[in-house]
Amino acid sequence: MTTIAVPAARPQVDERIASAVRDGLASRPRRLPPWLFYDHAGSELFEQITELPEYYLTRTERGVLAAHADAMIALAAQSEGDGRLRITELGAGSAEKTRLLLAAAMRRQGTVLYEPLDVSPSALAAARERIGLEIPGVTVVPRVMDYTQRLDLEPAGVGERRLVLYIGSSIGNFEPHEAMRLLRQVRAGLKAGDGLLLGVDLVKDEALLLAAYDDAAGVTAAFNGNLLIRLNRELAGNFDLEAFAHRAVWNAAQSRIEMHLESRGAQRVRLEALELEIDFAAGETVHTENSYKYFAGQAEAMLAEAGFTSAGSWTDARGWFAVCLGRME
Ligand code: AVI
Repeated sequence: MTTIAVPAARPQVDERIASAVRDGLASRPRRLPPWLFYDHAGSELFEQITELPEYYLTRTERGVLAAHADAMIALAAQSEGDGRLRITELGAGSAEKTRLLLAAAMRRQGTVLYEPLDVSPSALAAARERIGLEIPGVTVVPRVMDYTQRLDLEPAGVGERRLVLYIGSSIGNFEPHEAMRLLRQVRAGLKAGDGLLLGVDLVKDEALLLAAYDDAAGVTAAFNGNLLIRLNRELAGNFDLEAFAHRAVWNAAQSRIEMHLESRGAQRVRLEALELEIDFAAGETVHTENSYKYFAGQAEAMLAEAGFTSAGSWTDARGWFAVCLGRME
């Protein structure tokens, strides 16, 4: 009798993930890109993070938007024509804070066209359902797009201005040169009179920053560790979650919170789908995220460097978070 060896079933490998993981784990220090966090479980964990007592960002930005949404919309719409706004959002997220801006635009113009852009069709479908249900006057036109690669916007209508939203301090997860490239890319897709509303987290007390990225309930640790679960599932890996610790570090020189996964001991990990074996030394880290924190006035300077004119800037009473409006002249 002939015995045929059947190879073990391997998950289908996404090439973008494979090459990011291959390159990142081969580099020293080892690193993985933060976009890998956002599989289904990671996106849910991020939603939980936004509600944590330590994670002041979402709550603080929501407060700034709640207090100033009408002023932001009025300034963005200001024009010689009828000044109708079309609102385009980079990254649909939960669209929870966006609602405040859409409601303000509704008060001003009665109806609103809202274009959320995201790589995830399911995130867009959820945003469409939520917004459509909650603010019936808003027409939601979702577009599946990786805006970090290319921003392909259809021109706004005659007499219409586009207001692009990039809130939540998502810009802080990019390296400064990448952030500038992204802002310039947005600018290239806009015309005179259009605007960009940018939300940025500001530098503050180190203990507050660290707590926001290392919460008592361990949700951020689970968010960081979920990356290894993802690699186990999608690349047939054998990472032992218990063998890695979550680390959050404030890097004052770079003005950023860093997240790492630290190997608790010497160990070998195999990623079957990449035919890759990695030897970790005790204490060796994988750098998984940077979250840049900005000084007052820095977001306005970045907008100016990218070619926008600063049209307004709002912050909370404690100066923890800023929302800035840049306009195309
Ligand atoms: C999505 N982004 C703005 C979050 C941040 O604060 O940098 C991601 C995050 N990482 C850990 N907690 C939240």
